[in-house]
Amino acid sequence: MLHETRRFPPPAELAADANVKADAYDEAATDRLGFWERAADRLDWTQRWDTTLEWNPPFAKWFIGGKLNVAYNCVDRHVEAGRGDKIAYYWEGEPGDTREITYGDLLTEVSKAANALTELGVGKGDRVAIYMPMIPELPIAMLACARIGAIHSVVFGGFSADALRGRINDGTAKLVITADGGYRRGAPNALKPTVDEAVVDCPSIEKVLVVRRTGQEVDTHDRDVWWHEIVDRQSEVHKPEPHDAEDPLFILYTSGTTAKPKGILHTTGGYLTQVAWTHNAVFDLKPDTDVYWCSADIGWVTGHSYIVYGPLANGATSVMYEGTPDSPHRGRWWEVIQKYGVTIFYTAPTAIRTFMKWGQDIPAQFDLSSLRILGSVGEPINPEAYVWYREHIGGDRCPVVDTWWQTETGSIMISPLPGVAEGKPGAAMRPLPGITADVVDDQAVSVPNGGGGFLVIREPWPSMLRTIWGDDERYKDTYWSRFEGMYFPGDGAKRDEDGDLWLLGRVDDVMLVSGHNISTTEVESALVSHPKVAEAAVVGALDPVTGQAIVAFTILRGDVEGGDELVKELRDHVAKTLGPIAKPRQIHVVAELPKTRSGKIMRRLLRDIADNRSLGDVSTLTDSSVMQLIAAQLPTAKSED
Ligand code: 6R9
Repeated sequence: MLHETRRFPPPAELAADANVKADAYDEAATDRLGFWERAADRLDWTQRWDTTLEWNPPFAKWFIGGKLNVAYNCVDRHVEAGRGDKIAYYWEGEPGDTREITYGDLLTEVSKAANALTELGVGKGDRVAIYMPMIPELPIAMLACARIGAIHSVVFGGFSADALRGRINDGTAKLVITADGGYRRGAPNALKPTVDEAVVDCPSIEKVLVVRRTGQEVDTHDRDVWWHEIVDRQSEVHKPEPHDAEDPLFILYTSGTTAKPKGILHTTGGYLTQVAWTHNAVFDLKPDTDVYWCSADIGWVTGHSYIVYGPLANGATSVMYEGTPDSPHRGRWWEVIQKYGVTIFYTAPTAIRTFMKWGQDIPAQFDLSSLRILGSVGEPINPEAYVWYREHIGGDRCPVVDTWWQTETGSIMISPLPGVAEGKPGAAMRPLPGITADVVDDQAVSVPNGGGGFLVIREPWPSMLRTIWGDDERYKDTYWSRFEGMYFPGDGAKRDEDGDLWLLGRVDDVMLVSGHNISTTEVESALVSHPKVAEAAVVGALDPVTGQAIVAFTILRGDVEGGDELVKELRDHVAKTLGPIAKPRQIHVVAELPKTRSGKIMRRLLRDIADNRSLGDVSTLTDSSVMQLIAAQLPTAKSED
């Protein structure tokens, strides 16, 4: 329904010198397994695999018989190749303290941490929960686990004690690694008390390993061990043992916008192959000259794959930032880009829309000329946000890559290649080489160009989830039961007239209005294309006449005032952009929207409000007071005709 005609061809220089060019699509289409074998050969294997893929649907094994050590691939091999002095992370603490960590430093720290874990009785296959702020010890802890073959389960450092306890118990972790606290919004934010509260009911936990970051007062228990006391005295030498390509690497619980969190299980060989390949291809990483920054939290899959494993496997220099974008001022991210000369920047649409709301004069105060590629992930990026990002952050010269993927897919699956694609605002374009994505109707038949339906993946890919931890049945049910022999991610998509893909969000978020399927994403996008709207969330509310009716929640830009006039203007704007069928029944002007920690709007909660139901589970909300705020605001903002 949305009509988008703007096109942005890749800069000539980037196209000429791109790591991956158009021929990769044909190469992979002709011989998909051969393509992934060559990608796997970018890693160092102690023993090469003998079978590339064993596929007993829906269970895949990749690179069978192969052995490798993920930490060796991310750290040691770069030091052995003479790049020990290269910066792995420029770390920037929120209060302004900094650390520069070379690959050599990383080798020392990961080796000591691996020795400490062994002393604490952690061995291969044991689960380790990690609940930490964005400090260097977080990737160090993950790599130490990977090195000894322990399975890490990182839990976002903002989750509640309940959420942490549930995840520890589901994985029966032996150890939790945490910190006294981290800095957020200009103040120390304690973590240890949450861990203390959680582990009271975690019978599997033997020890709690605590990094000192803020110096906050902590209660101590017999099970507690200070990181500096045990890690600092360890040997700097640790021999990485080879692990099987199908040995587990980590469990990560999905963000849970809909149901009880699922422990997504990833293994070593296939995962590292695809994260490294995609990080090289989609960001066109030139390890000698690029400074790469992904602003996600490591507690989210984007941080696992594109702050830790992908960039390190490729020997990149990255920026890692501890805090929030508005501390101590709203230009902090742009200041970081200017300071380190960031060339590749990867963030989420929710952040971009927040910056749009704050105004373009803020980034304009900083020198962002080092940037050459911009990435987006986490939600559909609406064309207005795409174009704003390209213009005001990318100086109208940087391609924007909209990358679609999931915790379950492990790596990017659908994205333009920046040196190949002609960018189209709002479109994730086409599956990457080696990935067979399709859009099908409810009979599993591929839709033609111009059609919409369900996104599916037809063939297994190296970094796919292997199962849901401890629950093969739920794995089959959730992802493989809807369409025979195909992976169903739960997202809707459309294929435009050129055959390019547009992601439309979760299918649970598709509304059925008077017999028409309307995607929440398209209505949100239409709302945000109005110059007075910064953000919008749309849900289908029960309606006696139309079945479902469209209810929108909007945040206005800058100093714009709400009121009935504006609401009418917005409703008409949507009707004009998408057609009268998509005209919202109601539009509420609100100050905040309920979001998960990774920035996804929790439409389920807004549906509860729209239908006047009591609220469901709010444990994964960033800020649970937002819901009261919205509910309190509603009567004044309502408009119906
Ligand atoms: C990486 C990540 C996965 C869900 C996914 C989809 C949405 C992510 C998107 C996107 C449209 C994009 N999503 N990237 N939708 N365009 N570029 O976000 O993982 O937290 O597991 O969420 O996010 O709905 O199914 P995860």
